[in-house]
Amino acid sequence: MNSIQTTDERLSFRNHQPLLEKDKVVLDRKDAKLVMAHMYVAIVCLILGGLAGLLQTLVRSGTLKLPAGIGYYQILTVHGIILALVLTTFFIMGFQTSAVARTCGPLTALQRKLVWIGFWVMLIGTAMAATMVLLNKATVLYTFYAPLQAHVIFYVGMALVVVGSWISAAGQIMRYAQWRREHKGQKTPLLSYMVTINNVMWIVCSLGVASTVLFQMIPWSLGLVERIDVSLSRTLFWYFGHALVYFWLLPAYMAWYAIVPKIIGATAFSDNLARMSFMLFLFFSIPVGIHHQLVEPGIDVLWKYVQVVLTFMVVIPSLMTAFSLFATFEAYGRKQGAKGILGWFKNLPWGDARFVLPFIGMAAFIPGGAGGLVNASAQMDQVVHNTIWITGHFHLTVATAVILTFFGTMYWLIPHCTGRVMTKSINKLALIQGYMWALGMSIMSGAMHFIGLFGAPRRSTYSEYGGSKVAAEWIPYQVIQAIGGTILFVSIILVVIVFIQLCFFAPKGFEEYPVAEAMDQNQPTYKFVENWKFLIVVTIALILIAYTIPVGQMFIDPPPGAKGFGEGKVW
Ligand code: HAS
Ligand code: CU
Repeated sequence: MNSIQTTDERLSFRNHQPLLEKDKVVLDRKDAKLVMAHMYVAIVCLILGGLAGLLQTLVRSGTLKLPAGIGYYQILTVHGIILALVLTTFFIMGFQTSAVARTCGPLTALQRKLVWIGFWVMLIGTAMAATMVLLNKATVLYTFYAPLQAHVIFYVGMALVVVGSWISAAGQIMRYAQWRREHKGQKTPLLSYMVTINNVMWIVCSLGVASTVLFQMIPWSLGLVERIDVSLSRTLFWYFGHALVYFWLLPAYMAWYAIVPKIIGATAFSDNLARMSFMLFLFFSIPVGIHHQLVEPGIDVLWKYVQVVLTFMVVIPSLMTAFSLFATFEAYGRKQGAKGILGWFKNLPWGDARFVLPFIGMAAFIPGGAGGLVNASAQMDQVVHNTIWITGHFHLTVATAVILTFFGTMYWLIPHCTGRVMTKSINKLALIQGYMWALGMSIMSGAMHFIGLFGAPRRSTYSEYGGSKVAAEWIPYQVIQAIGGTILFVSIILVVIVFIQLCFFAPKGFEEYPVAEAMDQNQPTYKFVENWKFLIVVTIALILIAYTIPVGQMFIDPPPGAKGFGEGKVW
């Protein structure tokens, strides 16, 4: 095999620049194998979860009746769990492992073993949970809110997925810590720092879901206790749940800050700013979960207010990210001779799927983030809460901004790991895939946002409202959603074709693992950004401020302010 082959000719479709010696780093074969194991699971999840999604839009629009007694909520559970929880976690753990291995060097045998153990524990947990969902013994949706109850094996399975991810995260963090020990006083590689922030955030937040599963759900589903406190279980879930959405987002941000600039042949705007924004994500991602509970009784309005304020704090690092990306693109465009405010737009490499997919993701995140601001504004949330607007919101964020970035990342990560290269024709297919996603999602999510404003509920089917006049008015929008959903499903089939090509059929060669340098690459970072004692103390302090009293109040009977919706101090 001709490994570092002359890629220039083959990659001319990409505006390819000759590789520098330092860009020719190849992942250790053993690490590449480990990364690929995660990718295979992710693609299987995509097929199953995507199919469930297609069926849902068809059922909602009244076009399809599910056969063999399969329920709507059963496939909705499959869709949510397999895509939002399982696909994301496997992709993220695989990608993050690759990022530390690429920037810090190959994993040691112990670190690699930990990531493998994490992988298997997650896979066993997934199989247990999936079996129960398929047997219709865990039709509880991805949020598994009580009083919906699942078989105990489902909860144990989900707990294993979380525990597995902790073991994997430990392996990745150890690689970062080892680099720090070996390079005392030096600035750590940006990607490894980002991976560590995301892992620490993940470990701290998942303690919430682990405790509701362990101390509430499992004893309850075993019949050891007759009832559990629903308010408390929802609060513990959302203590985890908002950070969960950032656990999905941050790997996409890693690609936007530290990889996409290299793909377009530019220098990233700022290493320091990227670290600052990740630090803020660690601080503010967790103490904001109550913004998912703004209409729930039993939580005092003051604490809802505090968490809404903190939610607006967590918007700041996203605005910093948007600023940083615009600055990177603009600086690059001007260097190429672009003029005017938006002249840079034309100079971007529109023929390169590794760039175009994440870019569509960024563009989708502008309306996606704006929708988030609407949700977080408590009064406006009264209008959109539990409507299909929310479904529209998270299909722009996680199911476009994040997932298109993940696909765009797979399109170089997989050939890098399998020792193959992207060809002109596969790249073209990948571009079509990205544009189809943009089209399908604009249609589906647009219709969801629109009809949500008129009160169409999320998580409900037409048959439940069958015959009512108002439900009949929603039907055309459900049909539009189904059209969008069908286009998305075709796009998923293209992802699978591209994936298989890159795994098994693309020509052998060297595909770069792009890592950008920043304009302030050689300047030191602010010391506190990597002072882990400081980071963890601030994180925990903010959590205690935001949660101690509202959770404490749940143990007082009757809870203060729990007089009922709209009365007293409760929204
Ligand atoms: Fe959200 C509900 C608030 C971001 C996911 N969210 C959800 C649910 C999910 C989800 C899954 O406050 C449903 C949960 C359930 O099942 O009940 N969300 C926010 C806020 C933000 C936000 C304030 N959400 C996300 C992200 C997600 C996600 C990210 C997944 C990855 N969300 C809420 C609230 C609810 C909620 C309430 C509960 C609602 C209810 O009633 O139940 C913000 O963090 C967003 C900040 C983002 C921005 C955008 C920055 C833009 C960037 C792109 C730059 C583009 C460039 C390209 C450079 C301010 C970085 C140039 C392009 C050109 C075209 C020129
Ligand atoms: Cu949230």
